[in-house]
Amino acid sequence: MSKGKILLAVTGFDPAVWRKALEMAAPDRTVVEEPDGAEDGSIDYAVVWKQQKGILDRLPNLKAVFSIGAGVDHIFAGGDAPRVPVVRVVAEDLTGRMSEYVAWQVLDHHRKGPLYRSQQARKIWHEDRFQPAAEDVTVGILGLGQLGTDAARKLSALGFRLAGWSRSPKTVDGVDTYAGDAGLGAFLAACDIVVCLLPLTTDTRGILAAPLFDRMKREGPLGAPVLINAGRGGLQNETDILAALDDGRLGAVSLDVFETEPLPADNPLWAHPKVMITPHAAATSVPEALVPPMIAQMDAHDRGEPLRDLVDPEAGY
Ligand code: NDP
Ligand code: OXD
Repeated sequence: MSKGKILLAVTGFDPAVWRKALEMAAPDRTVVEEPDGAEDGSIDYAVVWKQQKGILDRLPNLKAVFSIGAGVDHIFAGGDAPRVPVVRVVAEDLTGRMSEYVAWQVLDHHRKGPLYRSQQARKIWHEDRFQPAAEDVTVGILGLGQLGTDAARKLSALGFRLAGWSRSPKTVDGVDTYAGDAGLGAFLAACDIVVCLLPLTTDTRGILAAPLFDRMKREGPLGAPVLINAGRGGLQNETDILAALDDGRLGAVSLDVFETEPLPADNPLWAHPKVMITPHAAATSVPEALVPPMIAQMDAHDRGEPLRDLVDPEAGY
């Protein structure tokens, strides 16, 4: 029996490379980029990133939606909740990339990257002899999930003290864990560097704002707390970030994600000396790594096996 079709609906990624990877991994399935007509019963899986509004409603026999990223806020945006299970990316390749980004940014702030780059630009040879040891610096991860736990493990191997915050209580070796609203204050008071790897949900939207910055640790080996956000731009209030940088509540920030992407040319974050910007590049989705396991899941599901890495539609992640 021939297998059902796959709808590929990706905005902001090159569909041609995803199509090629899908066709290579699933030569027995047809990949289409548009449903055939107002209702298309021949499609049974959708592979999406920021799919066009309403497109999934035109697929009466859809069995599951696969996000090409770990985050799924792009699928639920605009109240467009699919009525079938949503599978997100949980993959060593993506996780490893994110941990590289986190380690890079943490080490850059810890080892005074911004200072030495500015000295180099002015040809200044000056060693700042106050260099704390990693064991004197606490890195806190907001969001102790797939990505946060791996980043914590790798930073711990570098010698940093680790803290983590999640919705439900967790035990992670070598990490001081905090949970829920009740645990947030104590978590923030313990951290010199805060890394945000939260999903964007109704509960987390706008969390990186003045009320949180007001609760961050004031005294610490880095002088002022550092914020690194690679979760989602909707988690942060950029006006509040700029104000906190200017009055010293934040010492520096690294941002990979923004309220508006691409970051508009007139956004003051671009030119701020205490801001490091990357263009939503912390952990890119690589089709060659992510598509084969997606197809394996589709095949297994067709044989009656349960789907893995499912999103909880109530929680939104
Ligand atoms: P997971 O679902 O594995 O982990 C999410 C973590 O956040 C969990 O620990 C969860 O708590 C916690 N969390 C969720 N809501 C709350 C809340 N209200 N209060 C406290 N903690 C909360 O996700 P991943 O680690 O795989 O990915 C995290 C995010 O990273 C993605 O959603 C995406 O937005 C972003 N991302 C960004 C990329 C980039 O290139 N910039 C690339 C990939 C992902 P609990 O454990 O209790 O459920
Ligand atoms: C993701 C992303 O969620 O790339 O995977 O942002």
